[in-house]
Amino acid sequence: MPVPINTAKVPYYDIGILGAGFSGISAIYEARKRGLSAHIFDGQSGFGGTWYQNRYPGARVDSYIPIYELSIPEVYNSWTWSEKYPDWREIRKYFEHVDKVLDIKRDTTFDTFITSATFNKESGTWLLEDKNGPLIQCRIFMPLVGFASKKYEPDFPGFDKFKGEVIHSNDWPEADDYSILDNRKIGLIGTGSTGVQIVQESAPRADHLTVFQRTPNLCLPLRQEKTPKQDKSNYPAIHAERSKHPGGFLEKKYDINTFDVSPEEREKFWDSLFEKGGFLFWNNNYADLFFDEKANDEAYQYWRKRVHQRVKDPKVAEMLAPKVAPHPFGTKRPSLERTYFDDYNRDNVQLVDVNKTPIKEFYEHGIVTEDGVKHEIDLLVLATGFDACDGSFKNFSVWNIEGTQTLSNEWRGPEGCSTWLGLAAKGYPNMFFTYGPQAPTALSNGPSCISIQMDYLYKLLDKFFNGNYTYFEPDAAYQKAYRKRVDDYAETTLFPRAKSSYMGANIPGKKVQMLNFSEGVAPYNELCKQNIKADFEGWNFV
Ligand code: NA7
Repeated sequence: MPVPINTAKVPYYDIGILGAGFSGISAIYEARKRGLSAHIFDGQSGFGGTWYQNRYPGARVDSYIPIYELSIPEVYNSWTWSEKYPDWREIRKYFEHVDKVLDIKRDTTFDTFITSATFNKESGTWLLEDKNGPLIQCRIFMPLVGFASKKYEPDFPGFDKFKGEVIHSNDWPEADDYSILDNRKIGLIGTGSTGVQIVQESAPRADHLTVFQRTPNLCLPLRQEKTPKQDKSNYPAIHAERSKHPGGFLEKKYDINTFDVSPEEREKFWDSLFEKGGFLFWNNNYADLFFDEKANDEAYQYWRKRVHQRVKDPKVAEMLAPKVAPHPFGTKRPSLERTYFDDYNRDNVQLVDVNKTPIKEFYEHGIVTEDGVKHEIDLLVLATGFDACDGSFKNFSVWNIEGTQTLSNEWRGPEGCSTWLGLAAKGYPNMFFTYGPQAPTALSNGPSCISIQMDYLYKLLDKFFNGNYTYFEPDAAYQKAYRKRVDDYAETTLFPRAKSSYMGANIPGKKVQMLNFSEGVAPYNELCKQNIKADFEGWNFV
């Protein structure tokens, strides 16, 4: 229970924001347009959010330019990307550019992490505090912390016996130029997109690299391009187009089913998707990919064939791309790779299947697997992912209106996570988040999802600030119905068949439920638009 504080001397803002990434910057931009005062706090020392934090070797975005950028003309008109899929260094520079153009810094405090937020229902204000005490009070609180800010480190038997260096991908040393990988005996646990990217950087540099794989990554080819086409006059149309497609990209949804065409035609179509690269084989495949097991397996078998063509040792190829799919194709976000499968043809790279030979324990110099083999390691990299979506709220305490419960504790309860429109939760008035639970989030890409949500949110805030209200919050019945819609739709798809972070199933003990709006970006956008037309039904204003 929070202790009441005399707030007379605490500075006031209309909007208090936690997080200086795409969401935080968009929120400030929209606030300024309306003459609202707003301030960002971020625990890190620069802009970029996840792109400031994730600086591990190979960290690169999987969504292409010009999709993956802010739709703010003064920013994009004065910036040119050097790659279609930029890496973290270029994205950090981009954020520095954003600040130069918009002067976000004047409304930002770095190295300050909000630890607690408490609501006063008489004044309708939030009090935001860090470890040293009160920071600001504000009418609206926006914890804009993204879907991947709570890292996950599994409990391994005898972990403390290990005397080598250990780095979680999320904590990569700031100053490293990747030379940390040179001539090391590296052990890598985790083969999500982070693990795949780290393999590609480590394999050519390491003395030896041992990759401990639990689930094969059904990677697709990245097909990088230098200086992609950036016709700025088309940007408004391109950015508007994002919200009409399932994943927030540009390509049209294919409306033919897998078995509507001949095997030859299918093969030709899939060849073309592979050649173009990126997420096409995931997002723009046949219409029944996520709904029909047989169709899905047909796509998987094509994918498997492509991997086997690249990996020389058939046993290793079988571990990377087994005959029986580990989960329906695309029900975990595929990673985009350049050399990942070729890297397993190198003599210094070894793949260990921890399902067949689980990690038994750690010893001083490495890992012992159940078959008794000692894997010597001097640098252990944990690419074990995140407590995604709702997990990001575990890093701080947002107290409910009565001060009796925190949001993350509520979401950890038997009911799990529940939101209205993936933007807010009942009991936490005047508080909004974007790119979090029950929005298209991890099934789309940051800028596409956030622009829809910010547009909606500020129209909603216009109603609040123009009315004579103290606070507002979701209506319980609407929130319940939305949660049901998210759950029910997921049940019509193959997504629940994977033990994925989409479903919260990657974290032991976490409730398994669909944490994303799996209908996709376009239906989500429609829902937001309808709600605006209906004068924001589902929100109770007090
Ligand atoms: P992910 O995609 O959650 O990947 C985490 C990986 O770590 C995945 O391969 C896991 O295997 C593996 N893992 C987790 N715990 C263990 C244990 N105990 N033993 C062995 N392996 C384990 O996280 P990333 O950081 O790669 O990517 C996060 C998101 O950021 C991603 O969706 C992108 O959109 C951006 P599993 O698959 O669970 O069997």
